[in-house]
Amino acid sequence: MDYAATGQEALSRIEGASDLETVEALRVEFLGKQGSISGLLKTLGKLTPDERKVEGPKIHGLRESVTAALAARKQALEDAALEARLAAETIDLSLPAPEMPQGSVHPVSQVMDELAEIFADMGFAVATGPEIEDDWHNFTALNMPESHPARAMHDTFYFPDRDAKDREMVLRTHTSPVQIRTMLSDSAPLRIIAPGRVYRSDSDATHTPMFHQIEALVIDRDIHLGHLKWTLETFLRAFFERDDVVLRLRPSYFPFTEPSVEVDVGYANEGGRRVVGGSGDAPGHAWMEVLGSGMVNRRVIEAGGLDPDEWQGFAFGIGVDRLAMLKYGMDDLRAFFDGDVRWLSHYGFSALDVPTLSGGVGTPA
Ligand code: 2NL
Repeated sequence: MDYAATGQEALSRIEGASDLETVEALRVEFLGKQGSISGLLKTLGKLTPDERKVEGPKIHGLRESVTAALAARKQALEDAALEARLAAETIDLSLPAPEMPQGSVHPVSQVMDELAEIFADMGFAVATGPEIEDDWHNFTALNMPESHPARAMHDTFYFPDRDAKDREMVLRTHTSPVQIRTMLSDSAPLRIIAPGRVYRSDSDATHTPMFHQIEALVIDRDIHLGHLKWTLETFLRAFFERDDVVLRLRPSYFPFTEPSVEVDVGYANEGGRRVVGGSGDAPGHAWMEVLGSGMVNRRVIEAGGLDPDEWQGFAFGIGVDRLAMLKYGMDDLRAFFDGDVRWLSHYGFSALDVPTLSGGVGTPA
């Protein structure tokens, strides 16, 4: 048989196919299971060996030329499509890149990072602990007996149930219990800061039921008030990024320290904004309380498993939210925890601007 006419017709139809769908339809028509060339191949089985020798190569030749033509047409159509796309599409490299939505670091996180950086430079490690505490670690160990007024229901959040050891459970009211835990686990000497969330049953313009605190604890031999004063002065000068920060130490009372010292910094009132620096007694200046501190009460050293005749220490506690307000000029504490994106993008910090002592501990975004 002569398949030249069949071949001619197939090749010219393939050549005329103007899109990839038509090429695929032709492949099915010729080479598919029910295809015409597939049909011819099946007829070979019915021939005698001699006939097959003659017809076989012709049919296989036909199949090969149709297969090759289909592949060539497909490639040509794909090439043409790519050429058309390249000709039509242009990239304007001068266009601004699309803006990516970017979050920001909350001022409280920023100030926490600044404080950790400053204290790390003075050799303090960061200690953490649970926010749900038992009343021994939160109160008793800190020389606050059952009768202490701060243990009252109206100041402290109590859990309705006791723990497995039948202890009363509270939301920690300060991070001091972390320091008790660290004294018990790591012993002395010790130089730590304990940053974190703390909780008190208090809510008005200047108090939120949850706020942030950093406490510092140094335990060593022969530690005295001079070490405390130097540490506070060095820390506050680094934090406010001013060498003229002046401290005023006033006698005070805390159950966990003896003696206890309240610390004020001098500031100037510049157009309603408080600018830290200079003596509070200078003209146009005043004093502002920033933290409480003292020498660790010997009962607290004992509760931490240490001998108070061998080990002494100092400690202090600072409100981080208030410190952030003071440094970065916010005037409403409640806005800190509203989660308003406009407030966050205004007061937030770039995640890439990591506080360092050399690069400046706090650069507003
Ligand atoms: C304040 C006062 C203070 C402490 C916290 C402390 C911790 C241990 C032992 C002794 Cl483990 N003291 N912490 C000491 C004095 C003051 O905080 O007004 N904070 C905002």
